[in-house]
Amino acid sequence: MSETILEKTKKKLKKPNMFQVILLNDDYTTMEFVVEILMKFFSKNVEAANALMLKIHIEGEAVCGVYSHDIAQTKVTQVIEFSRRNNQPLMCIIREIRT
Ligand code: TYC
Repeated sequence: MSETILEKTKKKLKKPNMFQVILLNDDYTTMEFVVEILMKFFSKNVEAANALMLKIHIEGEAVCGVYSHDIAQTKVTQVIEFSRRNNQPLMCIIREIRT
């Protein structure tokens, strides 16, 4: 009689850690510039961009998108580079989503 060996193969894929990209309020960046950033880098339409900009202005910060680490880090770099080139002090950070 032949013996069958069944091997269990672990097929579970680990969910990637996800990261919030957050814009911070400041006193100098213009509201128009923040709206432009939200449309250009976070694909918001003009109404959503205005609402989110005002939320940041009032509450101090807001989540603008959630991405894998690579994409989140790229967004931060793009936002900061574009802001500095346009003489705006806007700050953008990433925060890991803890589960
Ligand atoms: N507080 C800024 C102003 O009054 C506007 C602003 C909004 C700046 C959002 C940064 O992430 C920001 N001009």
